[in-house]
Amino acid sequence: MIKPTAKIWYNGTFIDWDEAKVHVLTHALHYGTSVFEGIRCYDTENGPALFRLEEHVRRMFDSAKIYRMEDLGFSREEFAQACKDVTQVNGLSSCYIRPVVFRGFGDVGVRSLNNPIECYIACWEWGRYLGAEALEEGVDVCVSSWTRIAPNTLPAIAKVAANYMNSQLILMEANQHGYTEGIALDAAGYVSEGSGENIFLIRDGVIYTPPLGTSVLPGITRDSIIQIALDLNYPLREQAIPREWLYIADELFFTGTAAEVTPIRSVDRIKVAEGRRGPVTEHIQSEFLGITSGAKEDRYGWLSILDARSSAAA
Ligand code: PPE
Repeated sequence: MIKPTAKIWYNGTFIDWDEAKVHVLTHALHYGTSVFEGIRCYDTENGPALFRLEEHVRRMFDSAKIYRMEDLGFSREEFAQACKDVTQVNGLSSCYIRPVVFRGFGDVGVRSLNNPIECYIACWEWGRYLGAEALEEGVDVCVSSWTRIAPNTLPAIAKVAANYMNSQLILMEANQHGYTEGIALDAAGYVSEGSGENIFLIRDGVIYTPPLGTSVLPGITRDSIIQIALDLNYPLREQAIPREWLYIADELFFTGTAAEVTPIRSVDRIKVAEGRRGPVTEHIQSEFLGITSGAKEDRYGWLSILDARSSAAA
């Protein structure tokens, strides 16, 4: 269970954690009309810093636009500032930030556009997503019997609540069978992604990841890892990955805001190589964690450091 913080940002003001409530006829509750983000704030040596804030806010506005939620009442800049402010107001130096924008209470029915758009940003302390040891030891996963949402059904590029019903089926099944996570195949049968992570595969020194056309979320960690891998001179290919490649890969890992860079040590009880974190994964992971911790230079400009002024709005 998450530990409540003092304040939640709501449509431009701060309200108490316990006041952040919605009506039971909220449109999003009935029809999934909600777009959201997940952003990490890292406690770096230069102070608390939000990781790739602008890219997360941009993706949220993109998700909203896809669902015709065009006027949120705030600019991207204002929204990004609010993410910083809510972190600062709550006095957290490392946390997970959850902006959520949804159709609220008004009309009931599939027709959504009459309902007001409500914007909230909460944050809380959040540890390792796939378990404390996962970053070093790796996780055991399965291929899901559930197919990832198909193109032209629900848009995978949008990070919306409705897509997570598919994710929940994948994760519930995996957990029920004793796995930490499930990997979904896309409608054509190629590897897509985990319920809440993108996936990377390494074979013979080449790094592979499924392209956006295979129903994956355009993960911001995925993008960061691609940039790091290219800079480290690893050959990298975005291409369709057949299921059985998972079994004969040299290395596999997940990426995500929550999961960061998490090695996969087995798939369907078949060991990935030696069944532990491989050297390429370790190399890329240590670069990533080095940047997010502030130990390595922020050479891509990915960190938005909180400054004293950003709490002025409070
Ligand atoms: N695919 C899915 C389906 C997904 O949900 C995420 C994030 C990713 C890929 C990776 O995207 P990015 O965070 O931009 O690198 N999943 C969120 C899940 C957390 C949750 O349980 O909620 C996250 O990592 O924040």
